[in-house]
Amino acid sequence: MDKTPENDKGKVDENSKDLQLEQFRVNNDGKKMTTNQSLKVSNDEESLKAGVRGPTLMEDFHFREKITHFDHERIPERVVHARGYAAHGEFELYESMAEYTKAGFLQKAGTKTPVFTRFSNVVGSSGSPDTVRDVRGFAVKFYTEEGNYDLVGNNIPIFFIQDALKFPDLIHAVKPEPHNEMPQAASAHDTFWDFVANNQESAAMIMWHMSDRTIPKNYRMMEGFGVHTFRFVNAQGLAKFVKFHWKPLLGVHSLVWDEAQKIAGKDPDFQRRDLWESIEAGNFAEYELGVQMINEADEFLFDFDILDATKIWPEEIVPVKIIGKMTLNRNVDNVFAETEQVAFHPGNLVPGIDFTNDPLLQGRLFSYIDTQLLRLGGPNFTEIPINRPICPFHNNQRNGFSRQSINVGQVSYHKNSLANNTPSTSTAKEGGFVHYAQKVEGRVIQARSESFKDHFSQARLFWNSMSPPEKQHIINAFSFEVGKVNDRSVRQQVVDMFAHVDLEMASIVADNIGVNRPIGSQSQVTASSPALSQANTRKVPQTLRVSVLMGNGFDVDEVEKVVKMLRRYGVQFKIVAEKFGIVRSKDRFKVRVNETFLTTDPVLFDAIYVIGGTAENQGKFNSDVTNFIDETFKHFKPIGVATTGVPFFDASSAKAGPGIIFASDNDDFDKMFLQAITQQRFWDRDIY
Ligand code: HDE
Repeated sequence: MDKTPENDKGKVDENSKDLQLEQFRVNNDGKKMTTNQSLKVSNDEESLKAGVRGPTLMEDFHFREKITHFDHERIPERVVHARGYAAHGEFELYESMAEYTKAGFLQKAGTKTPVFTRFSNVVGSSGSPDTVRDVRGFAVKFYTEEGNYDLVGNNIPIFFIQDALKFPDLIHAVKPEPHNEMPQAASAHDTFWDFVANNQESAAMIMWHMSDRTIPKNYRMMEGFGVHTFRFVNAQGLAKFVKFHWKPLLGVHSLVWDEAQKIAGKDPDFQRRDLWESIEAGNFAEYELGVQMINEADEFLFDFDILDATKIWPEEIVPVKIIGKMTLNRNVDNVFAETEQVAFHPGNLVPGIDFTNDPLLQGRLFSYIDTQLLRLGGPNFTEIPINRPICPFHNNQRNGFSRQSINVGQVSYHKNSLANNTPSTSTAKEGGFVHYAQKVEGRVIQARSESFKDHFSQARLFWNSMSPPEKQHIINAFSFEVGKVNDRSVRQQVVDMFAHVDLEMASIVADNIGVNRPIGSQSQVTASSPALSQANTRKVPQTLRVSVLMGNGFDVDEVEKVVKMLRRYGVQFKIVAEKFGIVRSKDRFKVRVNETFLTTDPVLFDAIYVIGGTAENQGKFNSDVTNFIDETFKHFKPIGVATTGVPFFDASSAKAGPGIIFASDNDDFDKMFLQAITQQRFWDRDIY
């Protein structure tokens, strides 16, 4: 039986979901093996045969059950967002939002609500690498006292299209091309860019897509956005338009493209591993929830339509109010049972939060349940443990594949007298959901509002908001992506389209990809939004990773001081050496090795500390260490050089300059190195 607020604890708290899941956990440790009928199994290695060399017999029910179950293990992967990873946690409200919404979990400061959050890539199939260029999904299920509330967002605040009717076209264009099923998990191909050039509402989103936002360093360092305009409705029935933001406490940080591509091979699980290991180590992922609100009366005050999901509300115009914090603090027990079977739906609401007429949102309200009916095998997926609300549900829906509930009683219809007309409906006062009574008028028509037709002003706003290195990354990304397009006319169309954003940018791309420079005019927008640039993000050293490259003969006092400093600030480090085992200092002090040059790679770290030393195969050791230095230098990351590390640095092709800190004659080395680690990237490095 469910331990629910109604029948057990009387109140939801941050542990309520965990308690509910506990009833479904199965632990095999120390148990005897049985069939699914609970019959003890005597042999799980040889099937039943007619003679030791004879054919297997049909009557071997254990064989049949085991193989049949195996044959049916797979379910369809999500048609989009198939590659993903999730964790449990809690959301704590900082201050009451009662003035704006009657949502129960947003009433009292300090209220904690259990959550389950799944991050994902949009395009790749479930086995594709994590670090490809793609939008990331950011879906949060709040298990509230009033039922499940899902905020199913992305790490980018806008979208490619304005009307959900176009979603299958967008996805067909970006997925591997149907005739040869290539490329996997990539937008760098003809059909995607053909779609872009012929559907110019995608312009602003493409600017974000070409930016560093689509190669996030990890899930802990990216923002999340509800994207659509929703409504807050308070107890008096007054409504405001609202947009949701998740802001990571570690700031927003990205990979560089060369690094992202290499990580895809060195560790395809890079981002899921980061989340899993961070949570296991107690470095919980934390994000503050912010809301932007606009009064209903101000709906038409802006130079964009607030219902258009290809537009942001610039934070400098509509400030983000921070209202609480989500902490992801517990890994799943079983990825299939939880991460794969979780079913998000933007239509899962609680009283106090409602929809708007955003046509992209309206289409999603149909799609999610529809896809889950297929993926999870029928209408009873809300009974799967991860999807169950923590408060009980009662209605007259019955039967269907794999029904778990045993609904007792004679009556399964409304209205009735035999069961006293129960389950009965609730008034708004009793917590019943009442749709917001918005005024609707107009003629039935298949058309798009004129106010949705400016596709380039905000694309230009985004470009204006980027720092010089970010602009260069966007140019590089366009040159790579469109450079992969075979059809010359598509290349030309893309360049012509983005001339409307910035003529110079489009001309540089045109030169890089061998098409004519565009002629045309760029948007005249001069405004910028500093909040959009990652140059302005928060930078902290906590949880960053440093590889310490060591051989024998290091100076223990020097190294100890640095390591202590790193530890004090929560920087993680791994000792990387020629072989597993130990390395010894000059005076025989021992250090245990965590990784070798074979098992790890510079792209998997945020910084390196070059200590150097002696090794059995000195030539190989020297070249491994210089390779680490070269790669780290090229990726703009900090390099700390111990006194014993100087010859290795000199042998590399790296040059002294920003973010390269030497220990020789430098009493402040530890502090300066920590500062450099915190800074993370040094874009003004002379690379070539
Ligand atoms: Fe989704 N989307 N989407 N989407 N979406 C799905 O639902 C869809 C859109 C988002 O971790 C599917 O259960 C349509 C915007 C996330 O399980 C499907 C449209 C945003 C996830 C679907 C959109 C999202 C999905 C596939 C056009 C950001 C993964 C599997 C209007 C606000 C959730 C599933 C998870 C998943 C439909 C556009 C976010 C097919 C029709 C905009 C994070 O129902």
